[in-house]
Amino acid sequence: MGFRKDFLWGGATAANQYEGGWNEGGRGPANTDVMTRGSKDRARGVTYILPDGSHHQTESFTVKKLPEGARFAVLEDGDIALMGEMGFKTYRMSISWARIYPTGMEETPNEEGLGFYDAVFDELHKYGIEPMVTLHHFEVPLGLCNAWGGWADRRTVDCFVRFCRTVFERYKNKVTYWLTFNEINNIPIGFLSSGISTDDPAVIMQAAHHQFVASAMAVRIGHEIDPTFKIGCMLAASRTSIYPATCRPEDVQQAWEKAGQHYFFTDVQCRGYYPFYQLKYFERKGIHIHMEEGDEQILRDGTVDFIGMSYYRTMITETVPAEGSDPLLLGAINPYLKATEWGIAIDPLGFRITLHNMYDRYQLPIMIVENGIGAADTVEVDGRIHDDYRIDFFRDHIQAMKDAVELDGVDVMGYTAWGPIDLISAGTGEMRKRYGFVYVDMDDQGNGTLKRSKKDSFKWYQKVIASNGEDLG
Ligand code: P53
Repeated sequence: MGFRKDFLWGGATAANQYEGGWNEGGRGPANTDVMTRGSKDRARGVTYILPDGSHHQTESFTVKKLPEGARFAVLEDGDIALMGEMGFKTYRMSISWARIYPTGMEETPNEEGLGFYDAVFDELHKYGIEPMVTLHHFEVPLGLCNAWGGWADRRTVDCFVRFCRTVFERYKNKVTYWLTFNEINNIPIGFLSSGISTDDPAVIMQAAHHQFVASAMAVRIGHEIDPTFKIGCMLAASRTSIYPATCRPEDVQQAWEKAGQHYFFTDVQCRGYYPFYQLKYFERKGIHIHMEEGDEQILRDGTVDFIGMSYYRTMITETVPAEGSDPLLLGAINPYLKATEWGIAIDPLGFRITLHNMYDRYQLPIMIVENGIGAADTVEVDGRIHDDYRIDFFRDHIQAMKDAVELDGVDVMGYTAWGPIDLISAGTGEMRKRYGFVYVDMDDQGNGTLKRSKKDSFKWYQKVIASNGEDLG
């Protein structure tokens, strides 16, 4: 029993949070480059000029002062060597769209950007690490946001498909695993996820339709270019894991309905059509999705090969508000669970439940492409970092994943821990909220030497991988 022999252990990052060099190598600016830092109590802001000339600027950083990411200097920092040392079988990363098409609208790609990823993939293969590439991880060229509000406009589909075709052709001999849209169900986050500058639900849902079409087209084109490609979707599965706060039937119904608002996304991407409950929901809300001729066929032809998912937490919901609320406003606090400093409920059993539900619903292989704990680490005087809380988190979650495989029969392909080398938080823009097995010397202001140090969890994860998840001690 236990995990498959070819289980894909590894780690995951996103270009905009890790790569650095946002204005180097011919890369254009992207949505995520113009976002300010926030905290658990203060949302990130946007420093931005809209087409009507209005200037949007919030407190803290302007674009020039943004911390840059851990700087993925492939050869200089030796990050891939560290991944190799941990025994990674795979490394999930994203290609920065703006590094390939600086404004998103060019006809020809930026060769320097393409060459950069060639170097990354070659370095990975040197260590026997299989790249897994996210095509869209919270990054839209600012040119497209400025021109027409990113994914709110249908024209973004063509720009994205051109980008996909370019990277599929270029890297077909180096990359087999692809993911289309990172956490597609987080599209309501708007600007951060998809360069959209409104929170109007009709616009957001139309943008989601554009992403469904783009994803399905990418799947079909990818398979035409190389039939051995494995192309997955990616869902923030935590958002399907909603517990009713009480056994009041109204609470249960509400929890089920809220989960449906997120399963909706994988329903389209795995089944190839909009689910009936969502069509009814749109009807009730007066949301009309504009579909072009042929869209339904595109969705049917472009279903995914596997399900990628992130899992961080569960949430609870109640129809009668309880006392105390989650700091990130993601629902009430679950009194049966501990939470992190950022208010994220820690729920390994919820992970098993989530996996079971997801597999039962689609019966497609599942790749866990993000899981981990954001915590403020302390560097001791001797330079060591004792992150036993992180080891505990991973131990409990990997055990839960094992239970899902052994007790529930879920087909899990692999597991990539989020942010194996410390990187910038997407939610808050902080560096202080660290996920890594490797510490990066940089603070929230972007000061520091960028020196890498192994935390205690480094050796622990290395042992887990070496034993294919048998030794969790
Ligand atoms: P951070 C919440 C908000 C923004 C992005 O989150 C998120 C989530 C959690 O579902 O999603 C993913 O950095 C995302 C990563 C991100 C990671 O969660 O806010 O795919 O880019 O870094 C962790 O602590």
